Amino acid sequence: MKTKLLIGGKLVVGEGLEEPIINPSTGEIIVSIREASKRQLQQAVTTADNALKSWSQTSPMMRAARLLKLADLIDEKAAFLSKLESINCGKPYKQVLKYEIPGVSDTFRFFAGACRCMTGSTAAEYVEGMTSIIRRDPIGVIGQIAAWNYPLWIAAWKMAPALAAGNTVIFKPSELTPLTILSLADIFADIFPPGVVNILTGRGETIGTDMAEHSRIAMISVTGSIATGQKVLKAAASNIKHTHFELGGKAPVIVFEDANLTEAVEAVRQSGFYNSGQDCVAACRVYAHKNIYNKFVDLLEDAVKNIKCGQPDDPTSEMGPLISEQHRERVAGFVERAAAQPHIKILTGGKKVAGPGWFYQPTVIIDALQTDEIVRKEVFGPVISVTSFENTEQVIEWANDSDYGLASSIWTSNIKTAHQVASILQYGTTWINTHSVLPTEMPHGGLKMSGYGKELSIYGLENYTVIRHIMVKY
Ligand code: TXE
Repeated sequence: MKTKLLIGGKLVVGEGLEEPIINPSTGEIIVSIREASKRQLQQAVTTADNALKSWSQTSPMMRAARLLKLADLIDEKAAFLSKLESINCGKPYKQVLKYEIPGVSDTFRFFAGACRCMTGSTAAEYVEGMTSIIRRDPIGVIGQIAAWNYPLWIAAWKMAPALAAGNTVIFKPSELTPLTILSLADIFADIFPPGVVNILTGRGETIGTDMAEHSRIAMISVTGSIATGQKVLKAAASNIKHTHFELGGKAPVIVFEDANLTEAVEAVRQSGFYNSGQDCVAACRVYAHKNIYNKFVDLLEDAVKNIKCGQPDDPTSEMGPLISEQHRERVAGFVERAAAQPHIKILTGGKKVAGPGWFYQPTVIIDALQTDEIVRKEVFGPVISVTSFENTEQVIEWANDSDYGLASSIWTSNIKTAHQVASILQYGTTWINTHSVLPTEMPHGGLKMSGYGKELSIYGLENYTVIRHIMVKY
């Protein structure tokens, strides 16, 4: 198993503390990896800084060629990468192979093309005898910190636009899930000049904090919790870093009485429980109109009861375990506190699955109120709440009454209702009659405490550039 870090084009063993990497389906240690030391971070920053001078001057065509080569090699290794991701995260293998690895290579391909067709303002004479030109230049050395829920996909979302725009990168995977990106370290070393891509493992409180504080890192991008985002934002103030945050969500799913209930239920089943609900856009906070509430709940119960929870290598498994014992305790705590409320009913699930691994039953909680913790806080597990609403004004108010603003969906057969409600919702994405569809060409990112800055799309590429004005006097 490849476990070496990548610093300045060389594969090296970490000099920091040893971190056991656990298989969440069994609770067993897969391998132990030493995290990067402060000295190694410094080395990575120096080498990234040195590499910036030439990498930022390469043509988009040259950068694109390297990104396309990387995408092809990822596709060639798709089965291996899917297996490794599945072991490290507990995800069903066939889902990783079908959805995630193709998404990873597509992201590298998209940004390879996008950097060749960035557009900008026309150059013009805004002052007589002088020509103004707008440039979009790379920002510099970028620190990127990822979460454990989609390890390689998030790596692609962060690294591809940063590299395409001409920046150099220091990437830190979550300490829980470093295996897939480390397995590609030698490929990054072969494709990119030394220092352009650096991969360091380590915990948030050690290497993560040091990255956020480092004076030669010009921008920091984080996918993680709000608490982490807040700490990084404070640390980033030291040298006024550019910041970019994806900090989770609590997606409202608004089901009107004229909705196609079969489709709405299927989408909640898919999107609420994919990746065991450990997904920032998971369809987890359902509001169903009072006139269809009972019917919706009956259909949802039937649909969720037959979700097959099992080992990742079982081709019939639809849902694997949670990422860690600690996270399962956190999820169980949310459900226990909800169940203790007299007005709430656990429709299905609500328990840990006995045996090895951190499995938790797919769970539906009904009759929840807007004020309940289960409606307001991100559980990040296979747990959905359902709340009855009376009218459109009320449900818009409830949907927007959240610290989060990442994603939402509306279910109705009335185009007017759909557009009117979509225009008022305070979410980075609103889907109409669908949920959790993330095309690489479209921006993904939040409002409010879900963060700011976009992943994917041309806007994601622009986030890794600075605008400059060049003025020539004749
Ligand atoms: O995230 P953390 P965790 C949410 C979700 C989940 C909770 C905790 O609610 O239950 O976060 O997950 C690094 N300075 N999301 O514990 O701790 C850390 O090493 C710099 C939402 O995994 O935020 C890891 O690489 N870095 C989400 C990354 O931040 C720090 C995805 C995320 O870890 C740091 C995952 C620090 N002080 C969890 N502390 C989403 N947006 O999709 C930690 N890190």
